[in-house]
Amino acid sequence: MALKYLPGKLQDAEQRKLLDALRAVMEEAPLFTPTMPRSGKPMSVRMTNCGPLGWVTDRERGYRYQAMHPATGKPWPAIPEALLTLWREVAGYPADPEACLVNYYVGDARMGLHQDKDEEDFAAPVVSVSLGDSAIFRVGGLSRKDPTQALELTSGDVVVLGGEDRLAYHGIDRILPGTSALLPEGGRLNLTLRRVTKRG
Ligand code: MD3
Ligand code: FE
Repeated sequence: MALKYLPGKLQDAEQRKLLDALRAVMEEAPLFTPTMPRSGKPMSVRMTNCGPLGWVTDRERGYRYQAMHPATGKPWPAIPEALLTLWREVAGYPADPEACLVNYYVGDARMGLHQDKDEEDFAAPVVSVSLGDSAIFRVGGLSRKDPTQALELTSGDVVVLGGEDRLAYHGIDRILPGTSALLPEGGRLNLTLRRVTKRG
């Protein structure tokens, strides 16, 4: 398995139902502004999580997974059932995801080229779901210097990153404002479902 692109995987009605569930998640676990390790520079993307573990970063302790929201100190809300169902259908992995990172991009928010390597278990894929405005997604190879390819991700698209692409460099160049009516406030939500630990 490598990069599996499933354009339009979620129908309009499924996207709206998923969005309702995410609104409840963001009410319980508000979006926060992550900061870079050491420099403390704020990222332009705001984040929250659902699931037993969530990805966070701050100046003092850097990138990590933890069970509590960094601002409220409460456990993350559960992963919506629709996302568990999607994972079971597309991930090809025998255990459920432990983390669902919710990224919110608005305006000039972007995400620089990086690898996802804070997990113990690289045998499990990362499953990505895009909602709202389209984005220019960039994916390269295992070295930062490898050539990259751009792909436009649209609301309802699902990408499964597994096998040799699990550790590929990737990022979000920019979002394309006004390309979806799903979020009345505009912007883009991206959900990434992940395994973190090797045994559940
Ligand atoms: C390719 N998020 O949260 S999702 C991230 O759209 C992240 O918010 C982007 O990169 C976003 O870490 C891209 C698609 C994605 C996720 C994981 C990958 C692509 C990947 C892991 C390996 C290769
Ligand atoms: Fe990533």
